[in-house]
Amino acid sequence: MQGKKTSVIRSDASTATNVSANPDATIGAGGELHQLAGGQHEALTTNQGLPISDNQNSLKAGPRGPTLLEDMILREKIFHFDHERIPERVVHARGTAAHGTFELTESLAKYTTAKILTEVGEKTPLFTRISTVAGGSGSSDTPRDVRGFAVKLYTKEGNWDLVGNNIPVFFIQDAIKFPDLVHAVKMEPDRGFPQAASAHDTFWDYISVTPESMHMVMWIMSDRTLPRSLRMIEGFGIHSFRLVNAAGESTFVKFHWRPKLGLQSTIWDETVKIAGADPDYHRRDLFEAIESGAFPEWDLAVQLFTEEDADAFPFDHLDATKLIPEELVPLKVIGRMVLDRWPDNFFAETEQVAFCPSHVVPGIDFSNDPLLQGRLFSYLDTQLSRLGSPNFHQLPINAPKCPFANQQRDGHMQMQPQQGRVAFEPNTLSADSPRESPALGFRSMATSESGVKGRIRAESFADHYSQARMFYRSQTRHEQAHIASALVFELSKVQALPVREAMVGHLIHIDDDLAQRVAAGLALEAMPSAPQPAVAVKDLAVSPALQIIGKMKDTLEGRCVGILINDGSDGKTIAAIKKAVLGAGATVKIVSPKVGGAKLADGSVLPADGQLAGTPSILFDAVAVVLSESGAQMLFGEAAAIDFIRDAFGHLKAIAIDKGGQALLQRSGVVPDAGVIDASEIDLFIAMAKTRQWAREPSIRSLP
Ligand code: HDE
Repeated sequence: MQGKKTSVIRSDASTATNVSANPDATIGAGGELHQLAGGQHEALTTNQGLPISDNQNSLKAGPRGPTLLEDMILREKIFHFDHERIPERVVHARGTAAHGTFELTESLAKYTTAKILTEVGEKTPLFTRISTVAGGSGSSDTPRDVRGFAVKLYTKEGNWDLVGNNIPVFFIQDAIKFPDLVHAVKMEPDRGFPQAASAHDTFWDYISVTPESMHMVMWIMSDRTLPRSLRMIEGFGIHSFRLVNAAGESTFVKFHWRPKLGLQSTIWDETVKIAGADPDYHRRDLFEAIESGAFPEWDLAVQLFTEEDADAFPFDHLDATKLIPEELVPLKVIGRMVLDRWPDNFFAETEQVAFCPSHVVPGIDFSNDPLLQGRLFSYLDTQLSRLGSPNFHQLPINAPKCPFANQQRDGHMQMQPQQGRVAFEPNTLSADSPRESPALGFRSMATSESGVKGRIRAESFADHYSQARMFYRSQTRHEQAHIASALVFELSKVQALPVREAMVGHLIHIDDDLAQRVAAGLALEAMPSAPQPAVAVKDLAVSPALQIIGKMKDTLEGRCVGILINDGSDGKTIAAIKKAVLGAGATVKIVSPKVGGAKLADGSVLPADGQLAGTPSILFDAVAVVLSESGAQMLFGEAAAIDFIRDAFGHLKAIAIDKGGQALLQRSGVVPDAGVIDASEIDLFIAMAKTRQWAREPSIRSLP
């Protein structure tokens, strides 16, 4: 404080006067003064520990003179600032993460030696990062995109990274194709747009000549890529891995994360509007859930199968464009993940976390999936360019929580105080340096491999359409309609007509009706011809487990209901709705034309959680409109109020209305249906709010 009092020469003379006059004040960001809370503050220092006397003014030759190069405090501060950013991830740049634990509920001791999969009740700390793929780190949370689902489990035997997606299959069969796929989907290199969108020529051009991507295309055109919340997505390890037991026997395994809140998606028009209303929609949702103690949860389930089982499948499980239907190999739930702690610092943890599919523990091994094999190389490599040092594993978020020791030395940013004379193994000079341990150490499964060396692909990878057909035909008719309209939307953004036609040609192999719908939606003059498939397309048994609607839980838990109010609204109606919604495990947000709230009929003031203009109904799962007659009339000329109702209706949400709400509904031109409920019928409203009003859709949107 002494320093501030005496440093009377400030760039802004008026604040200088104030600072001198009030020694307990500091200059705020806008130059205004805020009172500091009492208490002792530790001294601000440089990175070398040098206390800093003045953090507002650089060292100058006279009050209006030049800044001096000698000012090492300024130089250190700006130097560090200039280097604050690190390269964002090549893909999956936009991500959100949280800490949590995994608890095993069922032992897999018969299949593996991995302690994390055999010690029932053991709680393993973990860090989970969920991401979009195509957009940059500052892009919005809700493009149509696959979600990365990466879990770092800090086990007693080392870190196990299960780096998957929210879709169980992938675009390509071989890692060598990945750079092309990513270049095609990212913004076009000459023009630098579109950001975080697959709806453009280069993406669909690549897809149209990559028939192996057709199964994945069905998934990304479905509402799976439009999650309602990160708490409501599934996660998949995608590739087959191996579990290896004490006898050295191996069983194949696929990993699945199943959300406790069930699957739920938004619909396209809603998603597009969410990107404007709240670009951080998913990150905020996860943050608020964890902060409020509503910890997101997933079951971990496995599909276990032998080599012989695999030989009988009508597809090759080593091909990452194929899934194993649950009806063929049922899921076995073995544990539970809970995310219960938000990171202390986004950069240190969410940004610097480095996942590698090659991080496994003894008892878990890789399969020969050629996509997985490529990933085993790629992730370690990318960490070097992103984090800049082979010592990235020493960052707290990446370091194992079990002891780790070896003879690797030095390198950029070495943070371990490595000691002793011996930096090699084996040795005889040191009695206590780390040694290899045949009993505990990781062993690769002793498979025998042979073959002709060559750039070859297995014949068993040749069927590109049968599972795409299975996926499409397994959907409800609402979901099929959404897939068709997504294809029409995306291909309508493609300027090259031959690309549109080629895509419709592929769809003929998937489902003739789908091809017809998309061709009509694009107004193609004639049905294009279908390419010659490498092998005949099969009619596989449908798998209802692939639906979203079939997997939505009959619950309002974890959802959010918005109540639109204005001056004169009835407090009792609002309170009754709120009570019922909270009782159903959901949250409530009050929306009013002014953030300070509204004066209710009884004279009390109810503060708002959001101002109407910035809090559209798009952000809620269901809405209630509780208005007095005059309160409704005041909103007749407010587009935001009219849109509140129209969007809720258009996005198939349940709407509760009282008399005033009814007046606004009429004004907005909405013709009520069974999903518009009188506010007094609260139980009915809660029941309807649990799902979308699917029956309404044909009346408000022409679907192909
Ligand atoms: Fe990735 N992927 N990937 N990927 N991937 C990366 O690693 C790569 C693939 C996935 O939250 C990168 O640290 C190749 C499939 C997730 O930090 C990079 C291939 C699946 C994340 C990379 C694939 C994924 C990544 C970019 C083809 C689902 C984010 C930055 C062989 C199973 C992890 C980084 C996080 C990230 C390469 C294919 C999932 C460049 C070469 C298939 C969830 O290493």
